[in-house]
Amino acid sequence: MSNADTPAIHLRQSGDLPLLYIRNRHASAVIALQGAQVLRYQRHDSRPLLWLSDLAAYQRGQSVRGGIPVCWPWFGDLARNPLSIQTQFASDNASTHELKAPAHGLVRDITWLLDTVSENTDATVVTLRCPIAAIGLGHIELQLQISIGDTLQTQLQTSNHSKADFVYSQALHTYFAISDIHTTVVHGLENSRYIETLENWSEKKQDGAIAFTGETDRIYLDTPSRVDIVDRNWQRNITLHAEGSCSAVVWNPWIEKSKRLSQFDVDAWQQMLCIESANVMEDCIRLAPGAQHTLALMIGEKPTS
Ligand code: TA6
Repeated sequence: MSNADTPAIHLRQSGDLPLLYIRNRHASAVIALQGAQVLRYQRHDSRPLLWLSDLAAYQRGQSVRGGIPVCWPWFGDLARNPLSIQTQFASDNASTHELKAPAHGLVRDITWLLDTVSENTDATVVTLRCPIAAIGLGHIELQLQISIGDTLQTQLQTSNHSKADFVYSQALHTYFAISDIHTTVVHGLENSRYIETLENWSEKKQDGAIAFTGETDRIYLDTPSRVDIVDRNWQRNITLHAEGSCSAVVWNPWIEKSKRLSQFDVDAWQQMLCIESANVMEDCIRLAPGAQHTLALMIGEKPTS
């Protein structure tokens, strides 16, 4: 095995944040322990798969813009979540007082614990565990398993060790690197119902493939397991296979919203696209005592003919 193929794992500091650098014969990747956030993934025979902001800030307590932020135990604005989730955390709020309701939940800006690292010929597999007792959810267990191979695989596992149902929404908020949003299309969500968050959260139905001509922020419901991003200029087809996920959020901020985003270059909207594998709104998860749920996402890529 040449040096280039010899698996290597290093923990290095970048700004405030400890980052795990992984390299093996298939790919290289970088994972921030804060938020268990995959920041980079690139196969040796391809371009970067994930978009990471040129203005990314590596500061404690602030999610890095790009890669795969983990949104849990709610997606987006808590006040837009189902009432069962709002009241659950409102009641927790009463018990924990200091529980705030930041966008996209409570775990993307806290440091997760590195549980295991294993290597085989197919992949390097890292498991991280979220110390959620610290945020008043002691009877819930949250783990993320990340597999770095010729595909990028992430499995977000929630276990309910409490004596009551636990209701939550979630998303793997993946930022993809693309050549140009104007010539990129998304297949797989044809005929799916979606919530158009930019038109008063009205419900619509997807007609054909998704092309982009302006700010796009849609929550697709009851979605199929496979979605494809076809990047014409880079001649790359990125395939998302999601299991345990019934929703998909499709987001591009376009021009005006880009100006309001942190860690975001004003022109960056042209080279990024979020397809977020999720369980949100009516697809949120109600986990019975003793039960476990896994949101599993496999991302692969191949050249388009
Ligand atoms: O997933 C889409 C979205 O909810 C957008 O509305 C936008 O707010 C994006 O997430 C990024 O959110 P953030 O809190 O990371 O800036």
